[in-house]
Amino acid sequence: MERIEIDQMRNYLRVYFILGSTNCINSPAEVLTEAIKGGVTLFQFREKGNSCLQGESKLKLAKQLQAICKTHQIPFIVNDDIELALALNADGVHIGQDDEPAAVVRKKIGNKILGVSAHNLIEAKEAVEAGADYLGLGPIYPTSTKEDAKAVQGIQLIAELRAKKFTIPLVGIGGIHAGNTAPVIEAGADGISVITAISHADSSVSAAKELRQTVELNSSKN
Ligand code: TZP
Ligand code: MG
Repeated sequence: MERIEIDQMRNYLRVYFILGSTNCINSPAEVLTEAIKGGVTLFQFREKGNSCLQGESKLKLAKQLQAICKTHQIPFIVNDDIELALALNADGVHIGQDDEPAAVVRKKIGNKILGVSAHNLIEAKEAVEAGADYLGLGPIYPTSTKEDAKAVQGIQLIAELRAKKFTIPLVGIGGIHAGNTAPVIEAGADGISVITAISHADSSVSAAKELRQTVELNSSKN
C-alpha cells in the first residue's frame, strides 16, 4: 500500500464523520449507514467517554462499523488505539497531542492514513514533519462533545496555515453544523468533521446530505 495522495486525502476530508457508542441514541451501525447514505466521505471510530465499550465489545463494534465502511468504500480510521487499528487492518489512525508522538505512530502504521490534532503553528509544523497525512484543527466552535477540549479557536489557525503556505490537507472540528460550515471552508479547510450534527440529528441522512452540499458549494468558491 502506498501513502495516500494529497488530492485523494482532501476529497476524503469533505465530510468526516466521527462516532462511538456514547454519541448516539440509535445504534451506531444504523447511524453510520444513514450518514453514508447522506454522503459522508470518511469515518472515524472514536470509542470514548463514560460507559464506553471496552475489550471484546469494543472490538465487535469496531468490526461491525468497519464492515459497513468497506461495503460503501469509505475509509475507516481508528481514534487513538493504534493496536486496534493494526489488528483490524484499518485504513488509518487519528491521534492527539497526548498520544504517542506522530513520528512513532507513523513507523508503527507504515503507509496507513495518519491524522493528527493540532492547536497551534508549532504543533502543526511538528505533525507535518512527522509525516501526518492531514491535520484536525479545533475546536472551531463551542462543543460539549469532547470533555477535555481545548479553548475554542475559531477559524484563525486554518487561515494562518494557509497564509503560511501549508499545503497539508486540513479539517475543522468542534461544534460544526451546516449553518456554520461556510467560514471553515472559506478559511481554507478541505472539509469539516462532525459528531453530533449527524449522530443526534432527527435524520442522519438529511444532516449528512446538507453538510455535504454546503461543503461542495463553498469549496467550489475557493
Ligand atoms: N475534537 C475537538 S472537538 C471534538 C473533538 C473530537 C468534538 C466534536 O464533536 P461535535 O459534536 O461535532 O462538536
Ligand atoms: Mg487522542
